[in-house]
Amino acid sequence: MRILVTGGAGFIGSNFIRHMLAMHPEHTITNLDKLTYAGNLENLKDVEDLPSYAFIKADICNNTIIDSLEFDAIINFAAESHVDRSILDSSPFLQTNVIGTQSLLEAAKKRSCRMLHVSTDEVYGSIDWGFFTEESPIMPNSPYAASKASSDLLVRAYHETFGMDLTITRCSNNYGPYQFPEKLIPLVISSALQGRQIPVYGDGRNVRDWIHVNDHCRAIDLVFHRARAGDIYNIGGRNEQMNIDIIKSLLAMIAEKTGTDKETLFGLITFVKDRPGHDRRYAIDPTKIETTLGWEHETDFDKGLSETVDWYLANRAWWSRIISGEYLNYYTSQYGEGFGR
Ligand code: NAD
Ligand code: TDX
Repeated sequence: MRILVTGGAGFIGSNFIRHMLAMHPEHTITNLDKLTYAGNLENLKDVEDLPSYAFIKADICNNTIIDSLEFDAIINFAAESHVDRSILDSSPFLQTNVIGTQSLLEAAKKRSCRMLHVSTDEVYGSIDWGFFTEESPIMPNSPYAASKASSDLLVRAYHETFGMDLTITRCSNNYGPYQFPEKLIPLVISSALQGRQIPVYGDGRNVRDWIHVNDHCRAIDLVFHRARAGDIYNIGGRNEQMNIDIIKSLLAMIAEKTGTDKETLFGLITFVKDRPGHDRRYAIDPTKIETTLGWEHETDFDKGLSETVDWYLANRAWWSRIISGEYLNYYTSQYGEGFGR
């Protein structure tokens, strides 16, 4: 199958492409990515020369380019993904997450091809107790979550109206290699290693359900190959953690691995004004994907977190180039100014 993966230069998309190229030599992957601030082709350096992989720099909103491509299926990761940015300016979130998804749905409709839309548990809003199931109401609280919820509703509507082969996955918070250092875990690691303050929103007692990106990628692979048209699957690691506990675990690991004084690192923790509309708790019930597709999360959280710290320690050059802005030159250095569209 010729699969069009969108947003493949980002965190989860790049891990997913690496997974697919390793596990499914029968498929070819075209990675279509606009290379926004979050897109980084260095994430795919090790696979960029494989004959089964190609890259196209383009916007998912650009129907002309998408219509010129040949593919049999779409997996849509492309999105503006950071809640704080959506609070500052929601426009790119509506453009990419809503209009961009509609543009891909139209492309899939023309070809009668399958599309898997990668969504998030944030569409369900915050839950004080219990767990989100696939039947939970959609109650987004941030502009980011509202834009993802809107895209989910469009996918649902295109399935109902046109009978298209569409599926949605809603995953909880991911962590692992290649995550952009604006998100909590890489932000804490990179700040600690630079001796910078670590901003903790509110009282730090907000709860997220964390899952290793590899477990998410395996779940998407399964849903893509095995789900029925119209299916929605929640994906979660059965692993609820308070932000402040994760921050302290990370700092303790960094102290031990680098020989830095633990109290000095803990002194970087800085409680700051809360994120507006900050969701208190996310908790996903992944029973459906466990029972119908036989998926389960495999990565133990402490082990996964420790390996993630090791990865950021070993790949300081990767995140330093992001913090300095130098990573933005990688595309031009590899492909030249004129490449892409
Ligand atoms: P990311 O921000 O790291 O990557 C997003 C990618 O999309 C980037 O490569 C960017 O260049 C690309 N992109 C943005 N706008 C585009 C456009 N208009 N056209 C083409 N490409 C565009 O995000 P991520 O964390 O890898 O998330 C990937 C997907 O998974 C998103 O849809 C997100 O909503 C969803 N998700 C993320 C998490 C998480 O914890 N990170 C959890 C659940 C779901
Ligand atoms: O500096 C910070 N301080 C802080 O306390 C940052 C960046 C975050 N936080 C808190 C806010 C959240 O409670 O940590 C928690 C995690 O924050 P983020 O990493 O921004 O993730 P979150 O808002 O939970 O959203 C993530 O999970 C769902 C992804 O960014 C989304 O793309 C995904 O859909």
